[in-house]
Amino acid sequence: MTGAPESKVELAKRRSRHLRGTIAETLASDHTHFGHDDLQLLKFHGTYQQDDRDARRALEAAGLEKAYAFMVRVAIPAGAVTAGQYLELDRIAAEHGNGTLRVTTRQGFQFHGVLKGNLRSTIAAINDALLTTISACGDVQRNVMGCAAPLGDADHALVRQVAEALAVQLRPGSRAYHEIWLDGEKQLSSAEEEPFYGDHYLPRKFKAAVGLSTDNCVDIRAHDVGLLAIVHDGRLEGFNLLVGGGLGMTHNKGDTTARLAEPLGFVPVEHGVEAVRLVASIFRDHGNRSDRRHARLKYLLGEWGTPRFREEFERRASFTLGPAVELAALPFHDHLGRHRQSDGRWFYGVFIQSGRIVDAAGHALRTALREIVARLRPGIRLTGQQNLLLTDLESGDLDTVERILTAHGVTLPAALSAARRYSMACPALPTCGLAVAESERAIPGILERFEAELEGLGLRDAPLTIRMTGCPNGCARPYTADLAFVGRSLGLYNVYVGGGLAGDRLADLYRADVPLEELLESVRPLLQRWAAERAADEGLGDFYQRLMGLRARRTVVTGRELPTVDLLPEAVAP
Ligand code: SRM
Ligand code: SF4
Repeated sequence: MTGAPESKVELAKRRSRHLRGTIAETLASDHTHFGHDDLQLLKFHGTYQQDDRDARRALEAAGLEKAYAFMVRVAIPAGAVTAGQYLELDRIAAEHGNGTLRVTTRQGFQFHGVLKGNLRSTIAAINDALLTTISACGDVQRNVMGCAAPLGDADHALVRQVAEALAVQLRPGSRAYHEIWLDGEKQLSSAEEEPFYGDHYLPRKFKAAVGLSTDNCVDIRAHDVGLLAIVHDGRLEGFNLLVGGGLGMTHNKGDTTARLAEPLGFVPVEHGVEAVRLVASIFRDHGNRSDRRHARLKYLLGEWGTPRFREEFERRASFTLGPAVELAALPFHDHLGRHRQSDGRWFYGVFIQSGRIVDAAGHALRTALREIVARLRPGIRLTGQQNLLLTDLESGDLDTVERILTAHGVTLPAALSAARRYSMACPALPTCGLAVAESERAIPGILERFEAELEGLGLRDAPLTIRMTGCPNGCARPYTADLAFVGRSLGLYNVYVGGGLAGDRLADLYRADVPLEELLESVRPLLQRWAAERAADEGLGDFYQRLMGLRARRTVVTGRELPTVDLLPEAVAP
């Protein structure tokens, strides 16, 4: 705690009567949008007020108000939904949204373009499908990530079970959600409504992930807290508890940092959920409530240091924290294409560019998925790379899936270049209120140029993750990628190099203020050297680290503009 006055958002939470505010009144009125306090509260209910940023200038010039619409986010622990739920979400997107569904980088679904008049029916319909939007956003535990692969073994089953238990345990208890969106009976708020969160909830968002030492598809070190299941000789031994990760930072602000979570200790399997709850409680009680820029757990950890944090954790825990298990490397799988489940059935991973399920000219992905799901009724899993898995398929179904995808112009995973397959981009313009540059709309063109270049260099299949964001907040986890473009202002990007698929190292700022059209040129010499000097299977980030002699794994990067890497040193032997 800093002794400084609480931020406005803290006040809004406290006077909200457990997230009620005046949301119900504004919903019932003919106002086109919500006021300050309600805007903050709406996030806890899973929705953001946005406006069409493409239309802003013209509307302003015409003296008209902004074109308001809402983003609605569904929290889906470990990304699992049924065929029926998927079809219902697809219907809601058509009926109430902008006709697209978006798989998020945290295994949720988002709708965009929901008008205020449709907000209530949208959220109610999501609940009717036995899904929820509560705690998808806001100062609470967000959607809990977990490896999505339905391999059917005990480790994967446990990951999902723990992710679901965490989601339930740390879900806000306020009846406000039911009252406002689901015709719940009106109640006066009471202290018992939120036994864990109290009336001021957490100081900021809090993100948890459950991962496996055999597959880091959840990017475990990017979260406030991670439970990394240690699998040894096929046996699950317990969890490494990782704390203090988070990627958001602000350009030119050296006191804002992207940081990878550090191991706090080893937790027996049966105490995994309690461990996360304890970390959240320390954050609740000691996180910064005056400056939201510094309100994430990573800053508390930075201020206290790991020993003090561990001491506080042990003081609260009912069990003893063991020493974290040392891990040499974290493997990574994207789960695309055909894979066998342990019950003999199959799953099929479909690549979704930037997570956007949309019908576009020559690429009717949304229709293709709807047809596959309606016909085969598979289980659905969303991955942390914005992709979608169709599960529990019979072997004969696999050809049907590929036939339907191909007939709708959807490229099959085997035909994707590595650069495209591992790419991610955040929504940015025109929906995101914080975007300063394009991302989702720009990445297809960028990938085309990179694909042509990489093909020419013989690097079409070389491991490479390219990620893009429209601002430095890090929604597509750019700072753990081999190569990332982070929006600086309209048309300009900072280029980061040096992360990798394993997600166990942060990238360096490589070039600053590069125009969109020159992104490829800015890294061409590096790509050429990668082609000429790489060791077998060496990813771009690994190669760069070796080239620069920076083998130490970097775990903190600040928003301050460090000098960028101007010269590439002479060749080094692999
Ligand atoms: Fe994010 C804010 C989209 C994952 C860090 N994020 C936003 C908002 C809500 C903008 C806003 O506050 O007005 C974006 C909505 C855009 C839109 O039009 O939909 C937004 N974030 C997303 C999604 C949809 C990106 C995507 O491509 O999928 C992801 C939703 C995940 C989900 O289902 O919950 C998303 N955001 C992330 C991640 C990655 C992750 O969690 O694995 C990060 C980096 C990790 C972290 O939290 O540190 C991330 N988003 C942020 C931040 C920076 C937070 C910070 O500590 O500084 C903001 C800004 C804020 O909170 O003030 C933000
Ligand atoms: Fe918006 Fe920035 Fe997140 Fe992209 S990274 S969605 S621009 S907040």
